[in-house]
Amino acid sequence: MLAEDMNELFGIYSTDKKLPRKNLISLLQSIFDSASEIECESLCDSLLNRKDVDLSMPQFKIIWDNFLEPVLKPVSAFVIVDVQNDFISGSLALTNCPAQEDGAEVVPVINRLLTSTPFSHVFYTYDWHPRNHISFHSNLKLHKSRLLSPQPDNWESVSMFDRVQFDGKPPLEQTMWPDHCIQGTDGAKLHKELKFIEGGLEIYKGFNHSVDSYSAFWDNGEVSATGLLNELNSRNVTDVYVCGLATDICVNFTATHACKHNFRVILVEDACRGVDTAAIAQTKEKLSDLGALIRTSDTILPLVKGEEIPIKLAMVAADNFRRKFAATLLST
Ligand code: VGL
Ligand code: ZN
Repeated sequence: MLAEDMNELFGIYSTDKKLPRKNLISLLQSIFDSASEIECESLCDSLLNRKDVDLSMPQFKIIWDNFLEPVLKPVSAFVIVDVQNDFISGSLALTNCPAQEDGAEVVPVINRLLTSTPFSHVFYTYDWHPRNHISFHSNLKLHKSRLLSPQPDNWESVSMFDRVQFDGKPPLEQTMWPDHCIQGTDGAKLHKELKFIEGGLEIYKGFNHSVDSYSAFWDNGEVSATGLLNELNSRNVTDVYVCGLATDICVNFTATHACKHNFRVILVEDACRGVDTAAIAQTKEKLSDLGALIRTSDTILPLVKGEEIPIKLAMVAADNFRRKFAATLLST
């Protein structure tokens, strides 16, 4: 849709140069053609704080510029999480984890997406630990003075994959992992068959020895940012497609943060492999509750092109619009 469509739409749906709520609902239905009237009513309520507004042309322009245009022309980022050797064939291979999934299987799926789908931006994330990292079971002795649970004296009772608690503000839960993704090692490299596209951006996480970082946005204490949020915002990204390893850990935390930062989030489920079957299912349920779409890779091309606009994503955009523009709308 083009800018002159705005004038035309306003012309068609307004009466006496005003757009009442019920006409805005019809207008929304004409754009979101697979949405029901009820869905467009809730979309309208998400956009506007009040039900009695008669929108003027300048007010409608604010909605056009900041809601309809971005929804019709999404800016996408494909975030490929931790497709590194250690999670595939190395020390923390998913094949050895409870769900016994094979991380290598995401590679052809991701490669196919990279060649067939015009994402605006592509990010590759790396779990990138120093040798003395707090998440390694082998380093427990080194960090035992920070243990809250169990007590420091009992550090030898902790087994691989146990969850312990370290002091911090707030205290941090930490799973004890085998040494993995040590900076500069082969295990930390991306899988050799994963296509690295020109202009791809790299994000490193977990490099602070004293705190783990499952999310590609923030460390687990949510204190230090990795730079991903700035990179997305400076590129005006609206939609974040998340895939990679492991579904229930780093993909989970990354997608959750993307939702919390108000991006429209699409989990590409067949391009993910995880650790634990029940936790994988819980991850998808939680993300869906947060507003994310769970889709397979063969269904995302029309989304990336802005040709399909699921009502669920339109809702996220409408909530964002209201948060930022409700006041402007009323004073225009
Ligand atoms: C991950 C466990 C430990 C992941 C990273 O990338 O999912 N899992 N560190
Ligand atoms: Zn790690």
